[in-house]
Amino acid sequence: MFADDIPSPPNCLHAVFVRSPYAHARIGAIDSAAAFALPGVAAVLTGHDLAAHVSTQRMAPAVDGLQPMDMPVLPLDAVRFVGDPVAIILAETSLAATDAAELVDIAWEVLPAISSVDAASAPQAILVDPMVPGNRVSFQSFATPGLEAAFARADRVVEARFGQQRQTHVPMEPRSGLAIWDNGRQHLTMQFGTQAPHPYRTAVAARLGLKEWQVTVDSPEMGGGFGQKIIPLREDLCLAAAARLLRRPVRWRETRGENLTAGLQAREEMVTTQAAVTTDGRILGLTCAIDADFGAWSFFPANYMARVIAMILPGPYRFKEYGYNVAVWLTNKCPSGPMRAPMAITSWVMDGTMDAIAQALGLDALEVRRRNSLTPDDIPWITATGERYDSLTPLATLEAAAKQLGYAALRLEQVDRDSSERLLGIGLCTVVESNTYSSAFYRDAGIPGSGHETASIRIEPSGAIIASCGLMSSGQGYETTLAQTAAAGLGAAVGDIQVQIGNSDTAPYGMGSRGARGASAGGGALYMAGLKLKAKLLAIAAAMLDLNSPDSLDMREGLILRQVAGVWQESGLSLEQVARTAHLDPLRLPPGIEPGLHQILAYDPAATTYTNSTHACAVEIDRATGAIRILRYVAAEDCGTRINPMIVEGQTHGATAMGLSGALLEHAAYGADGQALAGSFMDYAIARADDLPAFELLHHDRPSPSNPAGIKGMSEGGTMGGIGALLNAVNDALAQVGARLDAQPATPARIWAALRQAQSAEEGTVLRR
Ligand code: MCN
Repeated sequence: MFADDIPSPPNCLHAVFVRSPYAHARIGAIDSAAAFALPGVAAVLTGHDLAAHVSTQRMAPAVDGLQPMDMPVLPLDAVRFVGDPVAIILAETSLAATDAAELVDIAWEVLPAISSVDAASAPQAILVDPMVPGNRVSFQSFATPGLEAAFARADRVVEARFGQQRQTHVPMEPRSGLAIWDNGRQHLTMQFGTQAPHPYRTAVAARLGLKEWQVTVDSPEMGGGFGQKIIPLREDLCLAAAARLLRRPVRWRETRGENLTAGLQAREEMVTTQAAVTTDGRILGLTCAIDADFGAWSFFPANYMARVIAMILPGPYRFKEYGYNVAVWLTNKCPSGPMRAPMAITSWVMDGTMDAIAQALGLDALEVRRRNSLTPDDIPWITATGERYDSLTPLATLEAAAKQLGYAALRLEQVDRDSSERLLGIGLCTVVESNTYSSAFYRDAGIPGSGHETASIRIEPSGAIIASCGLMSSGQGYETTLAQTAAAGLGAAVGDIQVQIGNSDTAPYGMGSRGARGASAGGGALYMAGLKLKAKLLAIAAAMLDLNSPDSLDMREGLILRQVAGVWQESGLSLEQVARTAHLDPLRLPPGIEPGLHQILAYDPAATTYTNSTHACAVEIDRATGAIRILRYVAAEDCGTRINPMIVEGQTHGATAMGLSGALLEHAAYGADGQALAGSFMDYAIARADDLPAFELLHHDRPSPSNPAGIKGMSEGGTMGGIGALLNAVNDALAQVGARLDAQPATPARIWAALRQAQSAEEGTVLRR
């Protein structure tokens, strides 16, 4: 039941947005008379109509180097990208609303547009936001004290460049939903897919001037969110305000074209690294410079995503001297937001730098990694940026993946084979995936929220168990895995537990699903809540069995067991009997035990969790066409305790597919005039099953000592590893003929162009000789 499957309530209006066809333009008079005159049109609302009903968002967290930005619910005087919404049409049918949208006449004054970081950073560049001088919305810099000395000591400095193109989330169901205003109760219900129902509700209530108890967020199934469905975006707020103003339910179905061009986008980053190395390939120090193209508006603090890349870049390697400069620029493009693995480029940058070092020094790529990798003796490890790894195993996953791929044999084959038609490339990428971000991380990044998650387990008199927390699934299978963690803590049968999530009225306030925190923070909280509730159940059971203490009791699969002479035996009591007593027979409870069985527990992980994996692949490149074929693909991962091995594998498949799809094909392209060029799947290519390899997965689980159940998050690492392994393999193949791809996507056309360029350079050299 996705949002658009929900039947319309009586009297429901349909919304369609009028959007800017220009990258940058002043909004003159808006003439909606013709639109309004169309049969079935109930209202046409502009930014000025809504400004009094939805407050302006001010993005100004106290973060060094971050410029404040304001954003009204709809632009008042100027649009900033193609697809920027300017008005909302409300009509009896979506067709009438669509027709009416075309009749709204706007006196545009087209302005010059900024379509790249180069244009944004040029002297005298026009401003995307008048509040942001020089279009640089964020700048952050960091260096360890010994960095300069490390470079002075180095035998060589190796530089490498990495570019990533704009992409977008592509959920199966675009953003869609219903806003229902109950005027009698003065209550708003938002049936929008959201990964984080409570923060969503807090934001809706704040922007509309309502109390949180006046807003219920009831998220339907999402068909994918991938980070696009966390906070309420402007369309959701317009619907809420329109429903309240018109006192009628309002629904909206985003089109695929709108989702591709005006949902949220991500990933457009240029990174340059310089590595100070010894002749045997050891890194003494590293610098990185990141320029991120953020787009036109700030839905999230602009420093946040690029900063994560810089924060975790050292990844699995041992060097301690490190520095970065991170600049984030405004352009006239769709605004950026988190997208599964906002730090997706990181592992390609770090492991691509490893390959650049190996190439510059004539060393083997695997050997350079081994020499720099953290070993078991190094753990626990504090990185140059102060991050703590409590249980990483990067060398183990590297060796496991290389072995499974047959690295040594492939290297021999590479030398022996006839490469005149097809080039063989081998790619390695070890990922250190930051996940389950801590409260300190959120504070420092300026993101409203924290790292904690709240769990609730309620056992009813019949023994029925309801588990809940603030997460909402966009496809992670929480109904299964959260039931498993609650069951593990409680000692109940998984099948006796129902997971109820997504409704802000019934679930406890939590931070939601993002940053791969579901398993460790949500699962961890439910596990701990289960343990606490079990202690209460056993205390009651002890009283029912006339025992002085519950020490010899345990509950497994919902049966109370008793240890007699070292052997566990059935006690004759079950969860159902204890639950009935707890609720309905309080006179039998031991002293100090309250009636009822409801445990609420908040778990705030002390530090950000780190997980590692190594992705490895072999590719073949057709020299005549530039076509890539992935011959083998291996991923070895350590995500601590796996709650559900099948779901972990599914998440690895999905995340890796997303990384590969982005690295091979996807591009939310813009013209030099800022025009959006990828408005349908004809232009925005995503990988299909036959573009992707079969994944060979290996597991190397080392439970996290910091998590109550040993769990580490894992669902974004595949995206990071997919990009890195693929691009490193492509460049490994291309290096044999002196070519290189500094930027994604690795489409056949771009590979072919790189091959041609290398060939022309070679021919030029021969001619000159
Ligand atoms: N899991 C497990 N054992 C572990 C780690 C994870 O069994 N040691 C299970 C978890 O219980 C959960 C799943 O694997 O069911 C993913 O867990 P985790 O890595 O904690 O990630 P989250 O639950 O926080 O999910 C969020 C993450 C993000 S950030 C995005 S974006 C994302 C994603 O996961 N969007 C998705 N996966 C997605 N999958 C689908 N199908 N659709 C999306 O929109």
